[in-house]
Amino acid sequence: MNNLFKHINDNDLRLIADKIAGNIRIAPEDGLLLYKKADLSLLGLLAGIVRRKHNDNFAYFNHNFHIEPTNKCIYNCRFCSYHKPEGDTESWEYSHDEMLEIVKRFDNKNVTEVHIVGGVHPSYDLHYWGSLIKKIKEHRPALHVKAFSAIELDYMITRAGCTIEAGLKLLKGYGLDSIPGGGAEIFDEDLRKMICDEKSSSELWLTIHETAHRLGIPSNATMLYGHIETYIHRIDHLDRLRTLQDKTGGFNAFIPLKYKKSNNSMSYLGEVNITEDLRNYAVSRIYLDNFPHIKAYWPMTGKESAQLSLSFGVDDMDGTIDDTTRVYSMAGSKEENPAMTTEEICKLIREAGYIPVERDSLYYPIKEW
Ligand code: V47
Ligand code: SF4
Repeated sequence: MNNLFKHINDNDLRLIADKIAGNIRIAPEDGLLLYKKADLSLLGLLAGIVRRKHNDNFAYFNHNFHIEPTNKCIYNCRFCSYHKPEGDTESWEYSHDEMLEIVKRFDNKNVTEVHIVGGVHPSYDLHYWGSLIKKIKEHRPALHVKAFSAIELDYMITRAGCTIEAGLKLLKGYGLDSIPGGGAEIFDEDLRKMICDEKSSSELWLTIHETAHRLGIPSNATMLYGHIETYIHRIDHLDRLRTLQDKTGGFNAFIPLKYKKSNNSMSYLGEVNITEDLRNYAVSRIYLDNFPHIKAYWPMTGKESAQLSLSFGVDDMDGTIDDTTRVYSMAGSKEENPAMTTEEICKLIREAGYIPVERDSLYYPIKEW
């Protein structure tokens, strides 16, 4: 037994803590017990062990901006505050030229990535979206294009009459560099039916990411939590991701996304508190022992919670972003016009006791600040 944990009275928890300190993978039932029984300080300590193994004392960020091409969406996920049907007065849709104008606004700025994600527009296939990527790359070849959730990809590829593999190959040819983690929501099939019935299945989400990894397109993964799921559902979700990552190694980061309640049809549920957020970051860090990075998406959590999360397993603060993202402000996030300067993001990281490192989209360090 590891002496470090002799003060833990609960025998099962002590054994799990010993496993984590000894670099032994924990089982699903261990993860469940951590969610149910471990106190916040123990979770912080254990997540810190795994965090240090992967990322030492570093905390990463990048210089990026978002484009949300449209909020028109063929689906109607119950937690979503953002989508509007075609014709609705609150719907928007940018043309290719308008999106290129957004890219050009950053011409003289030190950004390395554009993150493109939006609703599932009824009318466009992969060639429409691929040619947008091509135009962006022609304008700024070194800009990393992280684009389209698996749900958008499923629709645009199917609409073009391609298989997932052929479609992803074509998009890679157009210049797609990586895939963001959206659309995973919660993998449990019964819950998925209740909160986002029409959306691509969990199996398909996993297949799209597996295929992308096989084609050399890395990706992220998310989990929407704090709604009707239980800890069992969260562990099931994390376990499916850990299994796929064992197979492919293609995931860069895991991003827990806290359900935000404003302006959607699940508002009656309310929101979980910050303690639950920190517990969830910590268990995710411990359970996903094969994921190099855990990201706090600060436009959703708020800056101070993101800062706190660094002591609960998180090592990545996403990016400086700009005020072009609406998916969370429409769901009631505190950050209405999300943007942080490099100085601000570095200050948050340093104040929490970590070393800020600017990274590129694949986590190669660019500069220690
Ligand atoms: O899939 C929608 C979520 C996701 C709400 O890969 C909501 O780096 C909370 O995937 N409350 C899209 N969440 C955003 C996304 C993402 C964000 C940041 C970084 C990365 C990355 C990916 O937003 C959707 C859905 O899970 N979402 N509505 C809501 N009310
Ligand atoms: Fe559409 Fe995405 Fe909103 Fe679901 S979460 S309704 S797929 S925009």
